[in-house]
Amino acid sequence: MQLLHPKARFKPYHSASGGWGSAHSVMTILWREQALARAPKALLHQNKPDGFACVSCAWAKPGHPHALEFCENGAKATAWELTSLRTEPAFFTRHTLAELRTWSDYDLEQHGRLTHPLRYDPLTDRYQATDWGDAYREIGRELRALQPDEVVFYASGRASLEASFMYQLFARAYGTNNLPDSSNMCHESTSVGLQESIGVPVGTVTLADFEHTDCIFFFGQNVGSNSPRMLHPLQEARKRRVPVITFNPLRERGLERFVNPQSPREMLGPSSTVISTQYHQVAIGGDLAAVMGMVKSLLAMDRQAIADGQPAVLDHAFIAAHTHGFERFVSEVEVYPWETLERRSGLGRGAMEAAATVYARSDKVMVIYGMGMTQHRHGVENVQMLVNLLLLRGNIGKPGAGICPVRGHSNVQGQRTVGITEDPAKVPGDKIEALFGFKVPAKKGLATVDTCEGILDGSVKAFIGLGGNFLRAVPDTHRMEPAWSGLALNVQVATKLNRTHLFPGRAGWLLPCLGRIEIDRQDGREQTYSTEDSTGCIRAWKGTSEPAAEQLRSEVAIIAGLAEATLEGPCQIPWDAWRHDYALIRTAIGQVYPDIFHDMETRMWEPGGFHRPLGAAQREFKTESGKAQFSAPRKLDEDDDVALNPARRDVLQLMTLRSNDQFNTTVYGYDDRFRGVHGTRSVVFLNRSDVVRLGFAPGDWVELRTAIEPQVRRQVGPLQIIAYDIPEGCAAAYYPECNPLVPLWHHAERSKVPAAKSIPVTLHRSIPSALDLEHAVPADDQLG
Ligand SMILES: Nc1nc2c(c(=O)[nH]1)N[C@H]1C(S)=C(S)[C@@H](COP(=O)(O)OP(=O)(O)OC[C@H]3O[C@@H](n4cnc5c(=O)[nH]c(N)nc54)[C@H](O)[C@@H]3O)O[C@H]1N2
Ligand SMILES: Nc1nc2c(c(=O)[nH]1)N[C@H]1C(S)=C(S)[C@@H](COP(=O)(O)OP(=O)(O)OC[C@H]3O[C@@H](n4cnc5c(=O)[nH]c(N)nc54)[C@H](O)[C@@H]3O)O[C@H]1N2
Ligand SMILES: [Mo]
Repeated sequence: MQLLHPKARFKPYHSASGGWGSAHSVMTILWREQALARAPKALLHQNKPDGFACVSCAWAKPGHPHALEFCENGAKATAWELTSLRTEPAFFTRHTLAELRTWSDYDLEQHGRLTHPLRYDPLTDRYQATDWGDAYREIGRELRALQPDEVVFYASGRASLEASFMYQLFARAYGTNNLPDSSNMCHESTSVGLQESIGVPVGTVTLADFEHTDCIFFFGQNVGSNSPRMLHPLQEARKRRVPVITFNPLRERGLERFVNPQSPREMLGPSSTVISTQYHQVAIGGDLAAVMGMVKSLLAMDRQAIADGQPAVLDHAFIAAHTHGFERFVSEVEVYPWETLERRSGLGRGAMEAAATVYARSDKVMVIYGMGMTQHRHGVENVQMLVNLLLLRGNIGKPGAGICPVRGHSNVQGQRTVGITEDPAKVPGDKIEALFGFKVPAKKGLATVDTCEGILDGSVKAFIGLGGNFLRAVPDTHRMEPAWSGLALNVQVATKLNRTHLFPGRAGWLLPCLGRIEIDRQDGREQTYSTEDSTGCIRAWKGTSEPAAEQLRSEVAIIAGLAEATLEGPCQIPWDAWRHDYALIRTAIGQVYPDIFHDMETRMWEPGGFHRPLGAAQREFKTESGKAQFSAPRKLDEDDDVALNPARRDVLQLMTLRSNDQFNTTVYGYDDRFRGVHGTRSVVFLNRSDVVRLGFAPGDWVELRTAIEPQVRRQVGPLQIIAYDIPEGCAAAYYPECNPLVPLWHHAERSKVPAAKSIPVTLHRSIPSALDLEHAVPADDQLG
């Protein structure tokens, strides 16, 4: 069932990001979602003080917004939520779950917003409409019959600070710290790495820093597709001639050129802004070596400068006053010869030296990074290596400088701040006990990978999902799906139907909620909510569109309903009062986290909101040594699982990534405009010489197989080969289709983030089906 699947083609994209292509793409999606009635009006309120926070990425919103403060992909996310299409109970009388499991991700969400609470009926294999009271009662009864440790409370990262705070309290009052969240698959490497290195789990850069910086580094982040609003401050920086140095295996369009779609002059004229002044196509997983090369070069420059009686290159005063472990770090870096660094990074010594030279000349440097760093076996070490680089010249804790992890979901950073974590040591248990009269369970809970292991071994029996598409987002799809069906209880709070909902287990519930763009009325009073963005900025918002259906409940109301029905005995948590007045929840947040959230009710409405205090930004490093920590990786191998065997030249490193037409597992369409792919996602990008060397031709159909743990067959395909500008030995294909290739245990060692950017794979010839052939890229598209 393909609702809208244009003809496939591959045509390299030579225009800038943004521009008319972006404007056209916005109109297409509004039309496709039949959202022309509601979306344009809503877009005027997007990211504005009188409106709602974009439901797409977590990038900071300026305090003084532009007339239109949204990007192409933010507009798509809005249209997706404000669609006039509805997945009503009648839809489920027409389709069994067995049938729906054969549908694509795109088709499942394409029927629009869920409208009624639904209960799974195993006899007919269908969801049936139910009412909220029954749903709460039944779920409460089921939860009371289970042991708290058998239940998992997942959060995807969109829910507001208010809903997230209530959710973690619900889980803990029920008796468990099993609070996995999407960060466990995303920036957990950041939370672990930065905490250890600089004493905060989040980045130190704010929007204001873009105005002061004089050099920007980009590692493994695709700004043009995944945080396009950042292109505006970047463009401003480029106008000041600030160099931008990018490390990425792919030449991502948004990192090359940008036309501001909101500037008539740029839209009508020939100009576009060059974003990256240096572009280094590092090998997948080669960043540790690449940064090591830069460090090596800086150390050499420093020695030379001192010998020549010139000012030192490193900031020795900063290093002495504020850091720990420098000498050891230097001795560990010096052991690697250039030859090793070149081989591992896939870059020439000259490239690393060129990047180091610009770094050395700049006084205020910021490093921006994303999933290309965190989703590796050495994800934590990658993050810490970026900190090492910054520390060498005191680039932490001064205006215009710092570390900038670009978070994913729009409130994923905030949900952590208000207690969504499996680690009870990270929540103020004493305050919670004093206020709410229960003890936070002492036992550490399950994060995402642990949850999957628990589902596989049967120790996890129930799953509550506050948004997200867990089963589709996690690794090892083909092992996880059958195990998931064994769950005793599966409750999903969601806005649209997705694949996770199609494996309901013994008792399954699908609870439809309001989206953030919608007006949330409780007792007739419009409620406001708050979020924290990627720069630690906390702000207030409110929905502006009428709800998609009368039966929808807010996430706050659903959590309150579930908690009241589940928790037995006297409870000091005022669920009902909170549901009726969200300001009371904020008061409680302020009591539990006074340092961050004092006077929240007023401060969150100030233009641009308020920033959470971050010691590292003031050079107060709350680390073990009390100083910022240098740390060298134990070794440079990207992947301990794969003993590097030069004889096995058939193994490629695969990264799974996002197209320009998706939000995580939500597939808006089949185009990846910036990469030149149209009408299909069934492709694998390979270097032309690898294609030839392995005995294939562009356009051939192949299956990908995971090259580790051969006793377990993990394969995906058929995919069509696209010859692409990607380093030799590397491959790229789309997430979530390729998740069956990621072994669950193949994760970052210290953060357990699945290593979705470095999966060793082999290629095998495969026979496409008639449907595949219908959506095949024509052979002519790849000639020469
Ligand atoms: N429109 C849209 N916006 C989104 C999302 C979305 O799906 N769609 N998702 C949201 C979420 S949850 C997140 S986490 C972010 C994700 O945003 P990103 O962090 O940009 O994540 P990916 O798209 O996975 O792409 C990672 C980039 O890393 C590069 N890369 C891969 N491996 C390596 C490597 O070894 N080294 C280096 N240097 N680079 C590498 C890839 O080529 C790619 O450009 O975006 C958020 N925003
Ligand atoms: N192979 C591979 N795997 C990956 C990644 C990768 O790069 N490669 N990236 C990882 C990353 S960075 C992340 S963050 C995860 C994402 O994992 P998740 O956060 O679990 O997945 P999403 O696709 O964002 O979830 C989409 C669903 O959320 C629901 N939803 C949308 N809006 C709302 C709302 O307002 N409220 C509620 N309650 N529900 C809502 C809708 O039903 C929609 O179908 O995937 C990870 N998995
Ligand atoms: Mo993410």
